[in-house]
Amino acid sequence: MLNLSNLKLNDHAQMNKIVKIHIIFFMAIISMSSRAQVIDSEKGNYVEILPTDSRDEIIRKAANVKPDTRQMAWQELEFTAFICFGINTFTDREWGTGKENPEIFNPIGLDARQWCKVAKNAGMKLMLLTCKHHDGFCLWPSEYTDFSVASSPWKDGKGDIVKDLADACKEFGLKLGVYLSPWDMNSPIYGTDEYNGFFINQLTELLTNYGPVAEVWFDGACGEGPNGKKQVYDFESYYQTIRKLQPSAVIAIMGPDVRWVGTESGYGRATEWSVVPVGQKEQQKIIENSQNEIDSGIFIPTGDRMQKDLGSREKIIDAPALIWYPSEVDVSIRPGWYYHESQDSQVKTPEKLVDIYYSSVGRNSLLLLNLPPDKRGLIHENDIENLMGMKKIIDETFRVNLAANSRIKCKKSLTAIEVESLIDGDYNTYWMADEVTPGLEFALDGKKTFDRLLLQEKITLGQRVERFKLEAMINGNWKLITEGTTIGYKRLLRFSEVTTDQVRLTVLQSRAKSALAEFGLYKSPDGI
Ligand code: FUL
Repeated sequence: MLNLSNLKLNDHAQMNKIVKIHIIFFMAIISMSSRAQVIDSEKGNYVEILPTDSRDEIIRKAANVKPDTRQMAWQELEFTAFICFGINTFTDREWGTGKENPEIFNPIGLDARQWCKVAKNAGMKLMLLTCKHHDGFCLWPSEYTDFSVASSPWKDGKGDIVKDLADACKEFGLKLGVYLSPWDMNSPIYGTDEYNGFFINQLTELLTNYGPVAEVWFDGACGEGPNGKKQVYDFESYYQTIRKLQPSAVIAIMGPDVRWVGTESGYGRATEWSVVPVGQKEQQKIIENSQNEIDSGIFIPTGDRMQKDLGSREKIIDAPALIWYPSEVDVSIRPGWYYHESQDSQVKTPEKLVDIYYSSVGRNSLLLLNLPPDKRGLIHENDIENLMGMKKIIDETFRVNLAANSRIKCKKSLTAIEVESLIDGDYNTYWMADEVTPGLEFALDGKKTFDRLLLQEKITLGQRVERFKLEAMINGNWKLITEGTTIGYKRLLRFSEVTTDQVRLTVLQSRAKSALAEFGLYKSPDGI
């Protein structure tokens, strides 16, 4: 450090030198702290918008928001299973009361291996279990309440469904997710500060006793407890507990990592941005949009509360900050979330499930499909049949990429990363044009007939494409086949059969140079 006391104040030259050194020193500190600010306000999956940012700067920032590691791992799961099971299965209700007698819970044929086998065969990658629904009944023997499987006749009160499922997941190579309803109609301390501690204790049991957990799901549905009180949830502490105990788990819905698409119909948005204004995370809004029916226990679907567009230029321009907050589409294979014998003939058909697949996985979302076990504790035969019907159609469609052996022509490309990456079937390799709106011509390996387009952006670099089109050469002219807006992790488009040996993909608008990972043309069986 400079010692100012040794200064001869009349020594102007020396004084000037010292002042200069000080100025440089302070400027270095200022520039270091403003750099720290930039780093702080641009943390990968979060970016602050400053009042001084121009429109172009905001778009540049949006184009560079990226998923974090856990969000990326979750996105790649694509298709996951929801297992809504509990006391409601035995009361034939959708919502319980918290006053049920545990004696009624006896799924004598329960086989979590069957659930996993079905899911695995269907191509699902994760099992999300309602460990505790709004009624408060726990599917594991929680130390903190008697309202659980431990008080039921099932396995003489010695069973643990979370353990059965965790073991089966390991055996079948599936990930485990836990749904723990913050709302608890049974807990006498619900509506008090103490409840937050109780909830964290239950969360801790689930996150320490069953091995790795990949997703924690907090429902937005939230009502009164047994004493008529509403709870003020200490979500921050819940999140800290999860980050500490299972750092790779995403926290979904009432959480910071995964966004509820806003409908329980299985249909996501045609324009689906994973980069949205930070306000989308506001819990009060999520609660208001969730299922709110309280008394009858009869299923009243949430309905469609989703707005058409969350992340277009118009939506992000006034946001205080932008976040990576990807969409999850949850839907049940039956009308209800829980099993009801009366709905055995209303299982969604394979065709309907395929339509849902295109409208969720095919729209930059993850599909969480509910397969509610019945009173035996098994996924019903009708559900398995239709699910496998869906799988057969999807498999047949996407078996062969008809563009795989194309010769690709583009004006320019980055030499380091080849354009062939687009058709190598490997999501990790990508092609980035050196212009924002590139066009690519694919000379197919002979004449091909197709009716499906697959596009994937390499989202670890950000989601950028805003508009694209596909054309085919028909009788010597380029003819528009299909067009779309966002791509994101995966975009699937359906159109009527086309036969050609040449197609052209054009990015019409993009927030920055886009990194395209995959391009595919496919033929569905019978246009389904
Ligand atoms: C809703 C709940 O109220 C339903 O019972 C179900 O759990 C569904 C997944 O979320 O908000």
